[in-house]
Amino acid sequence: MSIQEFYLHVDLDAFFASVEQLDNPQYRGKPVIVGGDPKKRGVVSTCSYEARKFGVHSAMPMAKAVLLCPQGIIIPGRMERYYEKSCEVMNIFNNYSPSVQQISIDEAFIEITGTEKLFGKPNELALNLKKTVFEETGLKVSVGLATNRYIAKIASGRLKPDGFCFVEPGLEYDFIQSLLLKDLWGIGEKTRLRLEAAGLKTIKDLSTCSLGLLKNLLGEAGGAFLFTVLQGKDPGIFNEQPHTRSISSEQTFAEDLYNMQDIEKALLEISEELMFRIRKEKMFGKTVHVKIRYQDFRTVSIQESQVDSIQNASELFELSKKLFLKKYEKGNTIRLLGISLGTISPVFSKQEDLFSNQIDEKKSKVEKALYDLSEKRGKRVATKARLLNNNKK
Ligand code: TTP
Ligand code: MG
Repeated sequence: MSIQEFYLHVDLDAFFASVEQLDNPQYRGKPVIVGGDPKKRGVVSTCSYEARKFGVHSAMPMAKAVLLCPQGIIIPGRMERYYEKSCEVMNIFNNYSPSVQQISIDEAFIEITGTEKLFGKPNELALNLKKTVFEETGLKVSVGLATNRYIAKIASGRLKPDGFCFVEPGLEYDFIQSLLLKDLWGIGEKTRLRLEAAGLKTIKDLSTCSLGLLKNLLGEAGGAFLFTVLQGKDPGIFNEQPHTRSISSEQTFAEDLYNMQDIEKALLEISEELMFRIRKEKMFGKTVHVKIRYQDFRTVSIQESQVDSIQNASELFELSKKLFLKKYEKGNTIRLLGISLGTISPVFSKQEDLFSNQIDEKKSKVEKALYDLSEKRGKRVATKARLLNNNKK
């Protein structure tokens, strides 16, 4: 008989707000709202559970949050501190298993299959981990424990905050049946509407559907996904380690580049292209890599990592230019230029311009507006004055 697999999904409660309450005891027990400036159309990043009672939630315009909860303590957010606390917590997870899969700044899967001899039964381990995290970091987590990642992920959200939900082996199907359609991970608004239009409103309705019918409604992949989920099985969406990966963009030139003005123009175009794609995929990147191919096909590259993620194309352009100038061997003509950005997990960027007021609000906003516009029109419209009118150098 094969060994029973067990997974934990651990998610910090009201993470950014809890860190603020930890560091500022005067905020404890009070409604704390972390996010952008209400006067500058900022949005809520997160809020303490005390503020949630007033109806405040993530992604809500800050101005609305202030109306709902006038006594709320508004905090702009300190990303570095949150990363620091996130690392402390993730390091604790590593003591429980060699298989920790961090999927966002405040959540991770921990596979605990076969750890019984070391840590006791899975539910004992889970409770012990919750206690240890609190004692060592002062932060509370909610934990889902199940025989697969998908169920564990949903379970951790069921009894928040400070919750623990164990879906015992064999009860996966019953657990899914107890949920609302909107509780399923990976089923978005669009899909729900399509199902509703076909008269399928609840999980019960859907559970009577054949695989063929679901595929007809949602397409091959969507149908198979939902069919698997409805049986309490793992559709595998969290199986892959969200390794740091990179997104790159390059240009080969019809005529080799020589003068600095053309090189800058190319770097700026590539930076914009790349930043558009990064935004589209809701990723953040910290490592800039510049590739230069000379006329004789010799290719050189240089890279540098930043502490903070790169927020806009101008910033990416300036960094790329700096790296380019460091590496470029003067006098050579250039066939190809490329930039790539090492990126971190997409889930980190639930609101990619959340703290833009602290970084470079204006630039990010302009780029975001251009991006949204180009999305609407189905093509890019960003053409900066700089690209059109660069007479320098
Ligand atoms: P979540 O885990 O979704 O939210 P949370 O930890 O604040 O609250 P809980 O888990 O108890 O429901 O996100 C983790 C952090 O990510 C959150 O503290 C702030 C940030 N975040 C945003 O910046 N914008 C968002 O829209 C969301 C959902 C989260
Ligand atoms: Mg959380």
